[in-house]
Amino acid sequence: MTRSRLAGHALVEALMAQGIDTVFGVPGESYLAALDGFHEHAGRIRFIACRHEGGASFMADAQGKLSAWPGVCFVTRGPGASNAAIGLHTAFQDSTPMLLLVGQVAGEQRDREAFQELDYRQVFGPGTLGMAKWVAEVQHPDRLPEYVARAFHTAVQGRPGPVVLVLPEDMLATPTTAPVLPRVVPAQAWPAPGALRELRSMLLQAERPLAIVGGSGWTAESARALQRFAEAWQLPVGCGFRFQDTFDNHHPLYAGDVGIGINPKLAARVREADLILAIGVRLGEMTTGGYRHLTVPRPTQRLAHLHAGAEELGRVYAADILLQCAPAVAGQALATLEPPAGALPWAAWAASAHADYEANHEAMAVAPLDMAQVIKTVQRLAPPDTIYTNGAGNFSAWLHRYTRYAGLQHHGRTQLAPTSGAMGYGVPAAVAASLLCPDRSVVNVAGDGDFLMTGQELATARAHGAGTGTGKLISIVVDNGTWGTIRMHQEREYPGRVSGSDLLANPDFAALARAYGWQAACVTASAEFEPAFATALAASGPTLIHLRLDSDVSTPRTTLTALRAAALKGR
Ligand SMILES: Cc1ncc(C[n+]2csc(CCOP(=O)(O)OP(=O)(O)O)c2C)c(N)n1
Repeated sequence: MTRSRLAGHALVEALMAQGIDTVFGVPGESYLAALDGFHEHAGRIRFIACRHEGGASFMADAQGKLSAWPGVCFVTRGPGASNAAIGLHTAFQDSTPMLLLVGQVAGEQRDREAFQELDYRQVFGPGTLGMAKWVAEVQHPDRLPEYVARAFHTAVQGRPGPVVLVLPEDMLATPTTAPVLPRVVPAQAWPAPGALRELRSMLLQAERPLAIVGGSGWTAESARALQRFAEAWQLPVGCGFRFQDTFDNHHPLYAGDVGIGINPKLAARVREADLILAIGVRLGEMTTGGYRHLTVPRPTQRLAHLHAGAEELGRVYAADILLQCAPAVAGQALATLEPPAGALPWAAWAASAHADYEANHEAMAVAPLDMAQVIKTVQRLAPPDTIYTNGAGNFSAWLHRYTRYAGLQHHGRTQLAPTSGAMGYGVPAAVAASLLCPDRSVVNVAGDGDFLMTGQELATARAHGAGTGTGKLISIVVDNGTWGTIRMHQEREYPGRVSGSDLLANPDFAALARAYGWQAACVTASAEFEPAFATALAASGPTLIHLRLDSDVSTPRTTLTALRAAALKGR
């Protein structure tokens, strides 16, 4: 017989039983009994109090990405849950397993629009597709373990994603003797043998095959087997948008990232391929070049799509073959396909794919501050297992283009970046990564607009000692005084008509960081970056490096002036 304790304590025990030792959140009076549970079990589980629920939910997403297990975020009702929505949406679009716990008004007050009351099934529920896989309100304390176990199953099985458990405050404060359930073991889909045989014959008929890999739920073993499969079949491999770390970027079969700012030669190669093998990745708008590299609904290429979620297979594209298979075992499944004896006919195609990738590393020199050189310097000096984080904005184009991410089999995830394109993701993701992996260094690259959406989490980093161990925590803020991405689109569509995209007044980012207890440096020219970054790598605490970039430098390929001129000429 389990001893009687508050349901709030039972909840914390259930989380621990699922292997959770860190929860990110902002406290609220709606879940005091659960906060008391964290106090009860301090030493075995920690509650990281963040400064904004947007930051907390991004941190939980980063936790989910790093561990391939649900990250956990705990927030209060109405206002807290509303603030947390951005992380929930990101976890949904990124297929990140996550559990959002929300305090709720007491059962006896329900449906009166009581203080901060919201109906979360309406707000986040499947009726509003795109926010959560499942939303449930726990009415009875004895059923808490059942709900928690189902939440973990739902978050990790099939296409991973976020789930929401709503917890009325009176329920949390009620005693229960319900025992917690053991850690769930997710079911892993494996393709039918016939489907694998068919896939093999499609490969044998191909002349220009290309694999596009990504998605969440991979294990190191499966990533290693994926590499074996690619090597056995000499397949060129591209990585889906913001899943650039799925396949080792140093590998001679690596073809580059299939996302925003794609190498034009790779985009052409995707179109020219006669067989696309999409493995673990969603064929979303960013990975398909706005559904143009693979035309909808019937691509010109033959298409084999392997994905964990039944609902994802055949959702947009009429593929030639669909294989329901979890990334955790996808590599092993594919590695069972025996390659033909002798050389494969597409060896030259694969070699040129990698040559194109290498050539794309060449950068045009930019003065006085060269972003390509900045990223290359970071890569040269940072340890190989460094975790890179970013939010959304044109600044990320340099990071994505010039960073060579290690494959998942080497260091797990090394890229934490939102496929949802959510600004403000990078700082909290970096803080979370640093707290969860204190031995690894973490480098965040942020835009000036991007940074200030969640920059308050610098305080969370200091409060919990992020970046004070062997691993360093460094945030590089690219300050061009503008919402540069939007300005780029304006210059293309409405040249010369700048509206709403100037930031007008920015803080002194280095002074701001120092106020939070971070070390800081300001860099205005390329030569100053290396010493600043080396100092940050040697520092005993976190460092912010403020880069002042000319606002005209729009992307690694062009300037605002050139975009405006081209748009005006085209009129
Ligand atoms: C939360 C959120 N709000 C708005 C946007 C739309 N948006 C995309 S990029 C961008 C500008 C980014 O500016 P900045 O961080 O300064 O980077 P830059 O593009 O200048 O490099 C905006 C407003 C978004 N993606 N996410």
